[in-house]
Amino acid sequence: MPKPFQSLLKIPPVLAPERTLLDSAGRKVSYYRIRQTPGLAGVVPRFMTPVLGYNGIFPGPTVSVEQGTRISLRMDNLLPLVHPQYGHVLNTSTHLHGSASLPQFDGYASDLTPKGLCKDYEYPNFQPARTLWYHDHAVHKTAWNVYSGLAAQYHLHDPVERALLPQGRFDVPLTVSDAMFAADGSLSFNDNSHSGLWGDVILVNGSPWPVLKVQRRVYRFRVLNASISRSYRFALSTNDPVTVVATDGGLMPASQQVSAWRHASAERYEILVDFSKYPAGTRIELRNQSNKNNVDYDFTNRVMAFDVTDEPVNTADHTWKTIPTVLASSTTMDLKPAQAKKTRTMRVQRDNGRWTIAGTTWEEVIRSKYQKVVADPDLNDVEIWQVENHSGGWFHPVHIHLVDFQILSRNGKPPFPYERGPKDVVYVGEGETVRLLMKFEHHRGKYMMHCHNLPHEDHDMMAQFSVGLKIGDVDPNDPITAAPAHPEPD
Ligand SMILES: [Cu+2]
Repeated sequence: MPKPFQSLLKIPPVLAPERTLLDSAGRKVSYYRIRQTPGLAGVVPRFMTPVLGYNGIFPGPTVSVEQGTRISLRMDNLLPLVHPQYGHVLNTSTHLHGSASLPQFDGYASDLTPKGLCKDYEYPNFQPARTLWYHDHAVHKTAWNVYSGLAAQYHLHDPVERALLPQGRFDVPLTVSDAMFAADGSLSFNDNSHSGLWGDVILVNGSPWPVLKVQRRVYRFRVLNASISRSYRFALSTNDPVTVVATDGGLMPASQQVSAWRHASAERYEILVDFSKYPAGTRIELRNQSNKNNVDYDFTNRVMAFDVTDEPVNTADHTWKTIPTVLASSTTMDLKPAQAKKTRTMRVQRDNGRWTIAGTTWEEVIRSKYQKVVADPDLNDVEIWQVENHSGGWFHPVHIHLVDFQILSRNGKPPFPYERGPKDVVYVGEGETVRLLMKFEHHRGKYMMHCHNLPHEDHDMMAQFSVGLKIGDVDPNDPITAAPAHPEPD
């Protein structure tokens, strides 16, 4: 069993493109390639843990791209035919979470790449700067595949964010997950009859409770909860506030000081922490105060530690001491409820032993030959979606693909200060009702919405909606047939 604060935080490598070319319209396209392969990770002392990784590592390599550069990513499935521990067939589908990608490049759960084939994903990168992540989305197997290691961050930069916030080594990805280990160091999987998996070891960037040595300056942390079920309530051990500057869809209109925040699977919060006020030698912990309906163990209240050093600070970099208050407006946060053409109500609930969303399951979508939709807005329609969780026993992080949304209210009250920015996942807690405002823009086609507690998603809390399609329309962006997996060209 690993112990807290014994290893240093590792920063995943940034993936280099194989080449960057101009397309026929003179736009930059960067070509990337990732091989999904088995690998070994050193997590538990004296053992190696088998993982499935993008390029064999967990978390996978970070993709870092400037707004306006398109990406073509070749994803090779070089995994074993069946999962070495869990026994299911390792077909994969890759979702870039936070990107308005065309449906055929969105990691549609049933758009599978079998062993030995590859798929070329296209990512437009026209949206405002944000922290995205790519992870497996294979139908009914997402929890196992993400838990095994198929997850990584993806950073979209733009000039606004470049000017305002710390960059380079002071812009730090923190991918938080939890795991449980067998006596031989392998990952155990127990999802408690599909309710959720709660590990007793907290990993940050794949290391248990790591330590980061920090200068006495402002740092930016891109906090991603990549746990398959656990939600966190993060706080500093000093009880000092952190400054939240960005949510899932990028910069907020105004930064928010919070002393703790609730953070479910797949949500991203970018925070600033000013270490300049602490003397060198101080240790500050990032803690987890937890939330209802998680299972906690001895050390799951700790996450990582920051050790303040006396390494000289470059004060010519203005971000060393800047905590901006006004950040950036966005089309999502400028939307007004009066623009909504429709309000739809959707429930998340357990029904006949299955998790359901908006009254359906993905099995029903499959049975309809992928025709069944729970909403059908026209292109550029604005709608309000009211998501209701009447249960006291479960929380559900609900993710809507394609869109960024604004949280209008939570139980009739304003959203929490830290979620007053563009979002694509919303924590729908016990007995909570949230109202979301969004515009269905950029692409026509079919997109998923689902719970991001991954055992819930797999069993079978996932539905789809269509944008700008009417029943019987030919869909040129059919998510399964428009850009299928293919053999590697010679
Ligand atoms: Cu759920």
